[in-house]
Amino acid sequence: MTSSETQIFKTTTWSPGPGCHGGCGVLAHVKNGKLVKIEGDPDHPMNQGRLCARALAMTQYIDHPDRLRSPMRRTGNRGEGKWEPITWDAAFDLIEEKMNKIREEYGPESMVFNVGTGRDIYAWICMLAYAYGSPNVMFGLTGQACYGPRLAAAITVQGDFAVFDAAQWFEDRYDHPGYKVPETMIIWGYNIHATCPDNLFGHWIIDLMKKGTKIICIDPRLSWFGSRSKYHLRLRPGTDSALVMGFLHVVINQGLYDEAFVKKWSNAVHLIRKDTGKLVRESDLFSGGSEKNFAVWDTKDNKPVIWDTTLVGFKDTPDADPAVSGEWEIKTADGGIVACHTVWDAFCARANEYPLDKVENITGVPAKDIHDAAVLYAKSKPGAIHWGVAVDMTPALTPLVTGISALWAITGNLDVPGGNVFARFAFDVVPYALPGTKGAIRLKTEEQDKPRIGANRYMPLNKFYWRCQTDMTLDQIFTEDPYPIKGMWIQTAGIMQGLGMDPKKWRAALEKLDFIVAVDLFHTPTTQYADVVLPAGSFLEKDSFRSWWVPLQTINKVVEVEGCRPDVAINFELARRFDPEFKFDTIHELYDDILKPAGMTFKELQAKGWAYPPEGSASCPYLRHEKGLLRQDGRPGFRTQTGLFELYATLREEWDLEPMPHHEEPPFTPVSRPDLAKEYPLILSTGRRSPAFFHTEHRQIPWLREIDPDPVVEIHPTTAAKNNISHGEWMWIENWMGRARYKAKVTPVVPEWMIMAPHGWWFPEKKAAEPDLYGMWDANINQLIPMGHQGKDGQGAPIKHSMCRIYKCEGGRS
Ligand SMILES: Nc1nc2c(c(=O)[nH]1)N[C@H]1C(S)=C(S)[C@@H](COP(=O)(O)OP(=O)(O)OC[C@H]3O[C@@H](n4cnc5c(=O)[nH]c(N)nc54)[C@H](O)[C@@H]3O)O[C@H]1N2
Ligand SMILES: Nc1nc2c(c(=O)[nH]1)N[C@H]1C(S)=C(S)[C@@H](COP(=O)(O)OP(=O)(O)OC[C@H]3O[C@@H](n4cnc5c(=O)[nH]c(N)nc54)[C@H](O)[C@@H]3O)O[C@H]1N2
Ligand code: SF4
Ligand SMILES: [Mo]
Repeated sequence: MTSSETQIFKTTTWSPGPGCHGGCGVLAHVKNGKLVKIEGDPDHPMNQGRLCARALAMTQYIDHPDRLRSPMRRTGNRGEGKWEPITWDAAFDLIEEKMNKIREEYGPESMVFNVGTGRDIYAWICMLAYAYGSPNVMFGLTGQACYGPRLAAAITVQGDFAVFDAAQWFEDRYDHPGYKVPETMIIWGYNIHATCPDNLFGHWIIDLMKKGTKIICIDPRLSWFGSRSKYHLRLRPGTDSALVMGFLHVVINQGLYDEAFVKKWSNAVHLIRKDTGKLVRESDLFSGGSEKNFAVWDTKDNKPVIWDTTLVGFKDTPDADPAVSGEWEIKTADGGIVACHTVWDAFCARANEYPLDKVENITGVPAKDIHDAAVLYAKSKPGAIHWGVAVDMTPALTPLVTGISALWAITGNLDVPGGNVFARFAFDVVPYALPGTKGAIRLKTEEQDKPRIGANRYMPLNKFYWRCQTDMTLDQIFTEDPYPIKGMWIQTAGIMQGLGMDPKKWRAALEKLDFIVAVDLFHTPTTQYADVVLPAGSFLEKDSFRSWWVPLQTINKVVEVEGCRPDVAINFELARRFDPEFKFDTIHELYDDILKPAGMTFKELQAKGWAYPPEGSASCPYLRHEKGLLRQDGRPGFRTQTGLFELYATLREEWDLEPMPHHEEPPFTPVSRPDLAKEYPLILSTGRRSPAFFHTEHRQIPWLREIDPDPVVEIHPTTAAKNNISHGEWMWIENWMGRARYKAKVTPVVPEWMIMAPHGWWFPEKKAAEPDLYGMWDANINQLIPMGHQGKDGQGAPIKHSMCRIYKCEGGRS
């Protein structure tokens, strides 16, 4: 690696450095062991040479003087900013001793493993937690309100997650035979040109637009794509679920749905009892069996019908092809006769609760625009939808996600070219600990999972999201009920400066703990609360791989930064210390084990660079539900308990949660809290990402900070004038919880009734010690957002719609 000639290495970005969800291919130019230049790999099928500013600035990141280069031990009080360097051995010994003590005295569950957006480190955090014996891996965001909830909700009704199709499954991309360009694409609460999240890229949508795709943008703010859209539906934040009900209303009432799909592949023809409002199940039915002792009677045609009694629906037989609508009677086990209707009728009745004038009233979007946009999408064959994190950042996210999923399903856009396509891990290589994971990283026994916080209270969390519930965990640190929490492992998580809402509460929680380890590349406001801080390496300093979703590709070590270690090496060393039965001796052995389903070793994959799953495999589209590629039993259908796309979510009924989509007003809006609106008249939206930063990162990288030097809040010209605030002036944003200081950017991209404040601000150039804490208390917008408002299924939270007032900061910012 150390050559005086410039050598060019191919690798994949993921995590530390750019921030990365995406996995762009890059060419790293290295001379004398140092990174001298980085550029996009033109041969890489995902980014085709394109790269974000953060990756391009890696030359300023990798040897940055602020990078931690040795483990540090705190010598003063928490938050006092006093540290001494210690050796890696001393750090590991200290961590082992302290964490063993917690495990012996209080049990392994008393240690919480806190992760942020996680990236490739997520798997290794689970590995460490599970080797230690704790089920409490926590994504430290209130209501875990990013991505996971969307996945859980979509999987509940369709068995898999689905994403928009930009031919990313194929190495030849758009040239692939059988691929179709979507005629229309809905960009729903998504700032994707700047964020490229979740392994999807804004430039893909630009590619599609060049090929003719029309855009519908659903966003209160005029985003880059919004300004280039056919319809920009500027809704009031938090009312997306009403809007999707309006879309469904149009699609159903204008007959724009795909009847064949609805009949054959959804649970539309299952029955719902009118007396209880619940699904008819086999146990409800009279079991006499003869025609006279009918189980189900078609009241329209006056004859008995044959039913599949699994979760009562029509048998897939040639003579059983009823209409999706109808009135029926069942003879119940106790001999009574009960009237029923179909799931489809119940679903249509639900949509009919949302006529467009009502939806206009709730959302603020003109009824005509809703109508026209819905018709455009429904008539597009194919049409695609993709959603961003705004969808998770509301407490009633499941009724919203299931509504959007129903929209793409009933319009015939699911699992088809150019529509919404199931995303599966390439070759079924699953590094994460997920439900059903068979790989190396999982809890050893079910018993170990029992104390997982929130898993008994929230079934969606229990079944689909193997983490503890964040808001409950924070509370439990204070209450110690039902057991005390004594330690926290923090890795890839900026709890104080961006990940945690109500950071004062988090600070009090951290102060209460006996032992905290933080693993990061830099000191941050969060690390100031740790006992030990370990210096991690960037993506250029490690061997790793990624399978989220396709292709399967390696990350290749190209440089070394003295004193730092890759996260995986840190966690591997400690996992071996905590678990005498830990079964791997080297990290490459661990990788080989996880990569087994691909039939390749790590070295073999590394030699290829990347690999695409072959057609006909479960991780390659299309129409996998017809081909029997989705279900474990190999039968056609979806991976749900009915094998069908569930317009009525059977699991949610079992969990006493609302099984069909609907609108719920979030907790802090002018509609739900008119009392607060008198004092806090503006809607506070947060978190619109800057292309220069990844959340709380990069404020110390000169090129990036130059792009975006200050915390800037977007405010409409009329609102600014009303409050006597001019462009470029400092202003306070305030509500009942606290305040934060931002610079005004006066712009019509936001509506008059809303301001938009990005999150994650701190100032690495300021003092570390409290009360400064790198200036974080001045500009942290999360001080205005509460914890503890997760949705009914333990997920989602009101992050993108709070309330505030504003006023000029008379002294500017000293
Ligand atoms: N540059 C950069 N890229 C990133 C990140 C980063 O910090 N910086 N973070 C990464 C992470 S972890 C994530 S989760 C993703 C997120 O990526 P995105 O999902 O694109 O998230 P945001 O930038 O918050 O943009 C959300 C959009 O939703 C709109 N919005 C706000 N409230 C509502 C609402 O109630 N309804 C609707 N329909 N729209 C609303 C906002 O105006 C904004 O345009 O980005 C990832 N990529
Ligand atoms: N108000 C508001 N707050 C938000 C949001 C919002 O929209 N509005 N968005 C939320 C969302 S969606 C998310 S995902 C969270 C993100 O929250 P975080 O994931 O906590 O944010 P980051 O700043 O990306 O990362 C935190 C720390 O991890 C370090 N780090 C990065 N990569 C690695 C790595 O690979 N290894 C190690 N050891 N350290 C690493 C960084 O240096 C940084 O100090 O923020 C949330 N906060
Ligand atoms: S665009 Fe995303 S995936 Fe690509 S280098 Fe930048 S952060 Fe990483
Ligand atoms: Mo996120």
